[in-house]
Amino acid sequence: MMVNGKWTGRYQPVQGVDEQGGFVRERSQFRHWVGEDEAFPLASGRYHLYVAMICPWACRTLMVRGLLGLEDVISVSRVKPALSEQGWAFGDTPPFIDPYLGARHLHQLYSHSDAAYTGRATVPVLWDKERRCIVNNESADIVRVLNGVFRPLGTEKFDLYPEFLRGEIDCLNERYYHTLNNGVYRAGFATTQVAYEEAYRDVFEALDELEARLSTQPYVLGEQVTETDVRLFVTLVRFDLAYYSLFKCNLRRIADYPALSAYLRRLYALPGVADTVEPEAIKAGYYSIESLNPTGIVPLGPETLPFLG
Ligand SMILES: N[C@@H](CCC(=O)N[C@@H](CS)C(=O)NCC(=O)O)C(=O)O
Repeated sequence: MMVNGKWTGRYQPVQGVDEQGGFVRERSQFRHWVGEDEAFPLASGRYHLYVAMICPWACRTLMVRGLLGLEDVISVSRVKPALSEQGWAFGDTPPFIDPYLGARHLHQLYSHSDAAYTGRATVPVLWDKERRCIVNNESADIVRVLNGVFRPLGTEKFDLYPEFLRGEIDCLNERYYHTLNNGVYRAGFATTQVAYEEAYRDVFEALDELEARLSTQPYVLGEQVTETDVRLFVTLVRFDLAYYSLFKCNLRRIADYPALSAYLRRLYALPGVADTVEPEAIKAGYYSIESLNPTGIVPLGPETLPFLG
């Protein structure tokens, strides 16, 4: 956590708590849009993404970059998989370095962009190499910016947010954010039994509903892959590796859902997607959360991505 541009205290994962002991995620504060905001014109090679391979929010942006074939347009750095006392840290060799500020910790990017920043230093970060500041640190925005102004610069021809599906995409995104994307975190970081049980029920109701939906069609909105699939994929792909055990979402695994498993295989096979999934980094990252796993022991299983069979 940062206060007035300075890192304070030790890293702790719970962002906020409501009156029932439920986990509340902090709002992102850097919300500029490339192409719309005059200060940040569209340009190939000017912007950089900072991601953590553990992080589903960061991997949304990485997956869209891969699907659209934007690898040569937007460069990427990774933070090390395990959280340090000062939050996300860089290492000594690419891709774990910060080539622009030479920062040791991600929070330095935040204080460099806003000397009075108060809030968390989260990934993903979209960085402007020219102005040397954060453009946007909200994955939902970054995904839209990539599929919007950046899409014509990519090598692939997907449109993940087509005009005719926008209403439905927005509606499903909101629902699955609450029940699944953030639902697993609400279960994992609940501080009361009531808050945990409510989140747990939301998670499995959503999974059951998705299983039914995907038994008759390849993607959540029909024949076409959309942003909603990206947002689901990053959560589902982490489920059996971390959420099932560490976050106590243990009624069923994704491997127990045939249609959901087939859905993950289908998405994983699309261009640019497999490179955004690193099971070992996912396990190392989640099991480094000290408040949930004080010994830091990382489970050996599952040995592969269970949906790959
Ligand atoms: N609203 C943000 C949330 C990002 C987020 O919570 N990222 C986590 C990693 S999964 C993070 O960086 N946490 C560090 C912290 O909370 O200090 C987004 O979707 O971009």
